[in-house]
Amino acid sequence: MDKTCTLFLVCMGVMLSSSGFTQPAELFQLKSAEDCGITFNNRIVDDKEANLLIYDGFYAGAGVAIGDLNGDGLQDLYFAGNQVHDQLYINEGDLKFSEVSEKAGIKNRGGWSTGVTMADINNDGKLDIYVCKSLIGGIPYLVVGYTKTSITNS
Ligand SMILES: [Ca+2]
Ligand SMILES: [Ca+2]
Repeated sequence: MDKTCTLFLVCMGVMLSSSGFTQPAELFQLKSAEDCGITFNNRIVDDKEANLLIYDGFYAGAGVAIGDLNGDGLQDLYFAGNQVHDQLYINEGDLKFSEVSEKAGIKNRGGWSTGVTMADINNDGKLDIYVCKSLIGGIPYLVVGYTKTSITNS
């Protein structure tokens, strides 16, 4: 190793040690379902009538949409399911969520969700949810204007 290279390495070592450079702390922590309240699991079970050979998007998943549905400044979650029903969770803060799927009228809507997004579709200032569906009973639907106490489906 020549003197220039050695000097460079020593300078880098001094700069890093004097700058307080330390190993970054973990950015993410794994939270259990019990801790955060989210139990959604898009479990896919294949059989001879439903599998990748029959439906090429069988394992493509359905997606998740994130947005502040009730205007409290906390991001709420909508998980779209394939063989399981969709689930809507309201963020209660401190990474704790409560499921409001039944109250929101999205439980047991049938079909195979292929995607979900949130946008203010009717321009009323409130975020709406649009869910795409396919297969049997797969009628796309729009959840308009979720509030803490009510939700309107169309
Ligand atoms: Ca919210
Ligand atoms: Ca809206």
